[in-house]
Amino acid sequence: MNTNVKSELLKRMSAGKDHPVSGQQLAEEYGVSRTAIWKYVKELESEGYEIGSIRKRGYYLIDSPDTILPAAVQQFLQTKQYGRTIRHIESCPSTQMLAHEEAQNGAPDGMVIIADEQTAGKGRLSRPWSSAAGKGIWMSVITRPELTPQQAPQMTLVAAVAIVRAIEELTEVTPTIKWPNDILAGGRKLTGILTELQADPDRVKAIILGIGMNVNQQSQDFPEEIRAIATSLSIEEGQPVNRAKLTAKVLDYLELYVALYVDKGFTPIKLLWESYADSIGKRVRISTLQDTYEATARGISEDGRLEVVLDDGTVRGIYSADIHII
Ligand code: BTX
Repeated sequence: MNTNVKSELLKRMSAGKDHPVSGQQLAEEYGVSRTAIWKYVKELESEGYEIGSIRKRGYYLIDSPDTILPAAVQQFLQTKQYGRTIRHIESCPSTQMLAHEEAQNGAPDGMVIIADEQTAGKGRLSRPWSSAAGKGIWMSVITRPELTPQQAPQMTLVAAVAIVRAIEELTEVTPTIKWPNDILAGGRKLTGILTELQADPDRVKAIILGIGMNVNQQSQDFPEEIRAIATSLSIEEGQPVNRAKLTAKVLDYLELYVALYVDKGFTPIKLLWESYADSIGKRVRISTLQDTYEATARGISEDGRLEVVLDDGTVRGIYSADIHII
């Protein structure tokens, strides 16, 4: 199946009844048969799209389902590489596992594995990630930036900034970032990021960005134990949000900001990140595997550590911990 032609068909059909897409013209442009175009129309109908046709003029879109199938996402993409190869799965334990396999088998930079449902979605430290069917964006993006393994942890912060920008652009929600990997709205968790690495000692082979975004859940869609701490875009916005459009926007910004990080270093990302962070200048409780203590958050360092000032004035840089604003 050629998702290029299919996503182009979808994109053009969105112009509405007054601008129908000529099957003949699209077939000629892409060097495929008219029957092939007709098959894509039938395929889209079977995926839930409602398509109208006007004799001798062409097809137009009446209504779209909320799907995250490759063509649905790709019709909105403005990237060069990211999201140009998408593997969509209805249900899987975790897209991270599949992404690791794909990366090992030579997946291209920017390949996306996206699922409608995860049955064993994972967070950091093997914590579970609730991934309700058809309600969120559960995806792993395989990236191959020219970075050293030491520069890899900052990719979490790059992804966080990309996600916040995408949400801001498409919704009225104003998210904040909680170091290192949570995106919050109204103090509740909207999105989590899990960054995993495949590397030689001196070279990154792949960084797999696991992104879990709560989009169209209502409160009852979350397991009881996280209902008080989790939220979704549609809860915050008061109406459903188009998952395909949002997925594409996240990929647009991700490609942009990863390139910015590789070309210009971490400073521009750091400034953006700090502008969205909720903890800077605040008193925080820091829990690591070893201990728990309090300090004041100051900012992030060039290598992505959270800098905190202890009560005796010493500055400490933290790589990995859970932070609570107090
Ligand atoms: P984290 O360790 O920061 O967050 C996990 C914690 O967040 C859980 O212990 C729970 O308290 C809470 N939580 C679980 N599910 C949700 C949810 N849907 N919304 C809000 N809070 C929740 C965050 O780890 C990293 C999450 C990455 C998820 C993506 S989805 C695609 C990819 N595949 C996969 O298995 N993981 C990543």
